[in-house]
Amino acid sequence: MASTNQSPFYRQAEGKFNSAQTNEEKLKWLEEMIRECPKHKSSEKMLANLKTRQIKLREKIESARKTSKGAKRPGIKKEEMQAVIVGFTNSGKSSLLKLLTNTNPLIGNYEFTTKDPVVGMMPFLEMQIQLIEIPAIESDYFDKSVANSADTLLILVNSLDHIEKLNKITERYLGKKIIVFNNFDKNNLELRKISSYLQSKKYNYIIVSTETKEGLEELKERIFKSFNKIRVFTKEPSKPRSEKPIILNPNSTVKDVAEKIFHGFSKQVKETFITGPSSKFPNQKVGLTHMLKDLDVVEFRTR
Ligand SMILES: Nc1nc2c(ncn2[C@@H]2O[C@H](COP(=O)(O)OP(=O)(O)OP(=O)(O)O)[C@@H](O)[C@H]2O)c(=O)[nH]1
Ligand SMILES: [Mg+2]
Repeated sequence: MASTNQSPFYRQAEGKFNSAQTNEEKLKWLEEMIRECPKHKSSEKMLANLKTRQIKLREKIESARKTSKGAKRPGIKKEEMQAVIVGFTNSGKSSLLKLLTNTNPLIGNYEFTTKDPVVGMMPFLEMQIQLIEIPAIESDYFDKSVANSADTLLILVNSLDHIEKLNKITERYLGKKIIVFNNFDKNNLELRKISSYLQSKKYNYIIVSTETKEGLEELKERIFKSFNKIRVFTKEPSKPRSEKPIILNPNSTVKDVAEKIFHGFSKQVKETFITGPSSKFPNQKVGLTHMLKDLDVVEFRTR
């Protein structure tokens, strides 16, 4: 590239470009050269040339990023109940993930801190709910695949205008949506206005604060409710019920529970007794097709 008649700034950038070690660095100096290149007729060709190189470099960087990302992240195993946090940068996604789960994500007061999805497990009433933060929606690292298939999307926002933008982007995603308004520093009057706006729009919303931790317990409950699952406890004769519930879809039957314990178990079941919301009285004897309700206790007898 001829650099005669170019400014000393241009030449300096060109020198750095030539000695740059990585494509990212090259791109940085190439962009500097473009900025410093005079924008008049005689250097039109040269500018066009620089811009072509810029496009090619960007493509190279992007494809390298994609392959390395694929290699580093062999895919996230989806758990039974999965919620994904979506939002703009610095909205507090990592802060929320840290408060709710066992993970310790990087939290930064600069843009685009999170560059890969971060997976955590959120304990809730003896259950484990998978909670994932994905990179900010407006960043180069945003990848819709995880959010697209999540059971629930937590649309994390700090201001009302975030909501419409995020709704648009996530319009076709499959999961239920909960608008989570992370209140950094709004006063009570502002909060009331925000609340009444969200209500008027009939959003499924909740106001929380990653600073004061307000609203987090309720948020956990709302996340669990959003999955529309029922919890069923099992019990062996003359023992207390299991601590951990089995998670099932609504309208699941006694047979479904048995099969979830292990495949083929329903064939070994001789008698079943139910205590709880779906039973008329404690220890009601029921058949395999009996439909269960949330918090039922099921006792199987195999002899
Ligand atoms: N004042 C205040 N600052 C907060 C609150 N929650 C998060 N922050 C700050 O906001 C900045 C960004 O927080 P993160 O949790 O990293 O935000 P993020 O949404 O994960 O951002 P990216 O990963 O860049 O997309 C950090 O400096 C946090 O300390 C809050 O409730 N109040
Ligand atoms: Mg983050």
